[in-house]
Amino acid sequence: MGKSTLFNRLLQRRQAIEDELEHTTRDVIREELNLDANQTLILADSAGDDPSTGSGSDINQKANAQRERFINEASGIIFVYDAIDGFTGEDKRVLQRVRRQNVPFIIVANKADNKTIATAAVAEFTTEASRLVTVSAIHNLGVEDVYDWLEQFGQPKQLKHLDKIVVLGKPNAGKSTLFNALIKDSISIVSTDAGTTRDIVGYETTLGDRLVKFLDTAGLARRSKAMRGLQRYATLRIQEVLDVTDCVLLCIDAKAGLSVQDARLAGLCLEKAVSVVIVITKWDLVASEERAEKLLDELRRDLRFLWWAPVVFVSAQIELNLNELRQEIAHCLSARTTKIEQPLLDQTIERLKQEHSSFTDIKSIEQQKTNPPTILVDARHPLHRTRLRQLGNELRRLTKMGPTPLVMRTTDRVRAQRRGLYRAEII
Ligand SMILES: Nc1nc2c(ncn2[C@@H]2O[C@H](COP(=O)(O)OP(=O)(O)OP(=O)(O)O)[C@@H](O)[C@H]2O)c(=O)[nH]1
Ligand SMILES: [Mg+2]
Repeated sequence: MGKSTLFNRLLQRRQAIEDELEHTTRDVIREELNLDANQTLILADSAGDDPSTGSGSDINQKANAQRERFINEASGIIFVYDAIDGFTGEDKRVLQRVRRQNVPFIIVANKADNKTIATAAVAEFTTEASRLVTVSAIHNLGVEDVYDWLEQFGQPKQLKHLDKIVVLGKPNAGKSTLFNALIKDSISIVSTDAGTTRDIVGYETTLGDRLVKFLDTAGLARRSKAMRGLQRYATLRIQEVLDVTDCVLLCIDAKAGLSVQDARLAGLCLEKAVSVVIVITKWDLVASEERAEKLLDELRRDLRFLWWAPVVFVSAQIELNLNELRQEIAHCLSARTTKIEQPLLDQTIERLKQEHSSFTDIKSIEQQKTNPPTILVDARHPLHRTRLRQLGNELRRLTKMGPTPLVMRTTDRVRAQRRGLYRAEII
């Protein structure tokens, strides 16, 4: 319908999934929109009915309930209709609902790509001319008028640090159920169908004394079975999001066990140096010592590279071990800010130099940054990756570093001068 295109245009990025396929959004997507350097507001993109599943379908009913709830909570509403299709009976019904809400609203005639379409829209709303904005989101026409209207809702921006925690896993692994349980609200739509969540749904809340943002994602399906356009886009979005993620909750369905996709996602997390908590979901269905041992075996075998990641067996449905999970997340977040004192770094390297000749090429080491901890090793000659890992593991052991990836970077002089590049091992 073009709502998502407008939403993205206002946010100036490609956020909500706007596939060729109509009605792609199901959940209400909320994003912060910065009006200027000091003013901000929350913009929400709601779902339309999904005709492929019928208006009475479980998902559509839930999506409608969600939309209704957001209308009730909104300070203002942008009602969007498709000006090419014209103002339809369904539009009329929704607009009546908007009017009843008694909050400021505007009517956006979207896809008013040319004069004829725009004129027809103006003729439709002669009595409400001041509310009407003709927009072509694709051609970026009229969008400024929407910004002007939005200004009345600006709130002072708060400078705050938000840790981002992303729920990842296969379709139907119980991600949205877990997300809702953690934020103690039903924001994300849950259903028995695989592929319910199609976009990234975010929500800010507190975790102990931290401000955090939880993000629910679309399940990552097997490549061969992937719904091509949507799935490929979903994967790209996940990769993008991981760039700004602090901690991932990697959800594995207790009954199904570990799969290829889980290993792929885990690999992606390590590559992006994100902390991980492995969450075995739906534990109420299969809880047993034996099953737990089997799953732990699988993890030790296939996800050995995430040996530091805590494993928690939860049931979001019966709220089993959710507090334990919250504690592990907090543990991950604090591990990411580990600072290693310079004297300890110096002593360690001196000791290793005495033990192995291959360390003698190292001139110095220092901690470059935290979140995640990143160590820069300055070496005269290329340092073998095994040595880099050995040094990293030694630092992990000495500092009792918790569940976080540790990034070990090395400059070998020649290469660094030539390309300004670092080589890195993430362990
Ligand atoms: N018994 C039990 N069922 C659960 C639990 N968590 C989720 N489920 C069920 O598993 C199904 C899928 O749950 P969702 O939360 O929608 O899964 P999802 O991973 O978000 O799925 P997609 O968005 O489709 O990728 C639903 O029928 C849930 O009711 C749990 O802890 N225990
Ligand atoms: Mg979901």
